[in-house]
Amino acid sequence: MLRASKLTVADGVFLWPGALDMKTQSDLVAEIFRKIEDAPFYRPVMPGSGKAFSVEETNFGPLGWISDRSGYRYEPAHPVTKRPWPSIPKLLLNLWDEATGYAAPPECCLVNLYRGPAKMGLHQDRDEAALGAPVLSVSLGEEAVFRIGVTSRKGPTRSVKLASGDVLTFGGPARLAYHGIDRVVAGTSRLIPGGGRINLTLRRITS
Ligand code: MD3
Ligand code: FE
Repeated sequence: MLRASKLTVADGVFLWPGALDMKTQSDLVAEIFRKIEDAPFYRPVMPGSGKAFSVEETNFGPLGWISDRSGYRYEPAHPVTKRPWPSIPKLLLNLWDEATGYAAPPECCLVNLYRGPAKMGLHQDRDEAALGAPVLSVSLGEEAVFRIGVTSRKGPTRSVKLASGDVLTFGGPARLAYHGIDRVVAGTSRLIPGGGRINLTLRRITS
C-alpha cells in the first residue's frame, strides 16, 4: 500500500509522498462520507473561552478526541449524537501496521475537515497515555501548509507541503513536537465533495 519511498523529514518524522493511489484515495473518501452519516462533523470549541475551532471534526474508533469548555479528552461517544463512534476503516488499520510496525492497534482516528480559511494553530498532542506509540496522519484533498517544530514552543519550525495521499508518521523524539496547519491551498484538488481537505490522524491512547 505504501507505494512511495520513505523520506525522513526530521528526527522521528517520516513522510511517504503520494503513498495512496487515486483509487485508494477516492474509495477512502467514499467510506468516510458513509461513516459520517452516523457521526456527523461538528465544530468543537476551545476549553475555557468557548471560541469555535475553524476546523470541523468527528472520530472513528473506540475513543474519539473531543474539545469543549471543560477541556480536551477522549470519549467513547459522539458529543452531539451520543452514539459510539463508527469503526476505523480497515485500510487505515493496515496502513498503521505497515507504516509504524507498532504492536498495538490505534484506538482513535480523528477526522479533521478544513474548508475555506480553516487552520490549526501550533500545538502538541499530549492527551494520550501511550506517548511511546507513534502518530500516523493521512492527508486527502487540497494541499496544506504544515508547520513542524521541536518540543519547545519557541524553537525553530519548518514548513512542509502536504498533498492528497501523503502519509506521515511521528514517533520517538518527534512525538511531542509542536505542529500545526497554517493554511490550505484552495483549488489544488477536487477529491473532497464540497471541497477542502480532510486529515485522518491515527493514535494509540491507552498504554
Ligand atoms: C506531529 N492535525 O489533529 S496531522 C491534530 O493536518 C493535528 O489536521 C493536523 O495536528 C492536520 O492534532 C496535523 C499531522 C500530525 C499529527 C500528530 C502529530 C503531526 C504531529 C503528533 C506529533 C507531532
Ligand atoms: Fe496535532
